[in-house]
Amino acid sequence: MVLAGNFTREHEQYQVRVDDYKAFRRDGFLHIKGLVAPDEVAELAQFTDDMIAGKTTMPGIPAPPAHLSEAERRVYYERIHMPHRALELAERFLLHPRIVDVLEALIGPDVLALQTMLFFKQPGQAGQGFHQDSYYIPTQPDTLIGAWLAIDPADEENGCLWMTPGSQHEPIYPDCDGVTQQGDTILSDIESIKSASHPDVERNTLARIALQYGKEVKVEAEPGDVVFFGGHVFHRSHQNMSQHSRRAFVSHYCNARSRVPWDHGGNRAQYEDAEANAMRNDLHILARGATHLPYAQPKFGNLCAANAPELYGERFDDNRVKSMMGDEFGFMVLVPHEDVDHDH
Ligand SMILES: O=C(O)CCC(=O)C(=O)O
Repeated sequence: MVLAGNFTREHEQYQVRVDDYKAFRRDGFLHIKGLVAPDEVAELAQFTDDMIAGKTTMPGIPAPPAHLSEAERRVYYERIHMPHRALELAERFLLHPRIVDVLEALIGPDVLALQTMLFFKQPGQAGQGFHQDSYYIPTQPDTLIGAWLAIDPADEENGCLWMTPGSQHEPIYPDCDGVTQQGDTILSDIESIKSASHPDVERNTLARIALQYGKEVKVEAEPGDVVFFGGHVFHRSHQNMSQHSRRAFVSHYCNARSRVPWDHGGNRAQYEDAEANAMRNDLHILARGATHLPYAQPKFGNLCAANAPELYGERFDDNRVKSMMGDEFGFMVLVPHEDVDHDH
């Protein structure tokens, strides 16, 4: 058997253990401490400080008006969507090779980078109630995964993530509140819920299903830690009740061989657009591996499979099928399937 260990990488590769892979499958999430170096995260922290202070801006996002007091400026931004399309720094974190190393093992080997969000979550700012990310970002087949990078220490007081272990086995519950764009009321045999993501458990009826588990774990994190979570797992966060910020950079990905009918702000239109064949993969970046489906190049040229296939694309010069497998040392590695003359 040939193991994929001898290819060239420009970064110190993160090797995912088989035990981590199993924990992700068992719990629906995986917390990896110190995955991103402190000096890298510090750059992201500095950028958001400068935004709040009005010293820098993100293209397309207005700066806080000059007349605001410092306290008002601090809560001016809550969450910025898709910063990787406007800012090199955000694209760099979306395609961060050590984050993608983990994704490769959990949902790969072929990884498509779809979405980014920058959470400011300053003192007093709101949390996000129980929800399932695959409801908002459909991928077919559903291979969605989020990677939540802590910029600040996150704890119970300032609104860390809370996960419901085991809930990744649940189906997606459609939201019939008539408010969200994706609301769907035509399904008779699947319980629909109301107001997913609303922090009030009385209004957000997904909470009734989530709280039946009777266990929810808080995921306290240090800057540079990354929490990976599947698209079906019930999760939420609470309001920041502390005097400290709780910033996070969140990215979403899927297997690059899933069809993605989603683009930020436009998935419903694409479903109805026969011309587009309900697929917007061409807008999303191939982070790792290869795919038969379309993909985009990174706008700011950060290295990934799309623009550096010799580093991050196919890693064997043969056409054998490859899968992520466990090796004898307990790590997840990319292995070609042997050409055998017997079948299963
Ligand atoms: O960071 C948070 O407070 C919530 C993040 C979240 O739930 C998500 O990205 O799906």
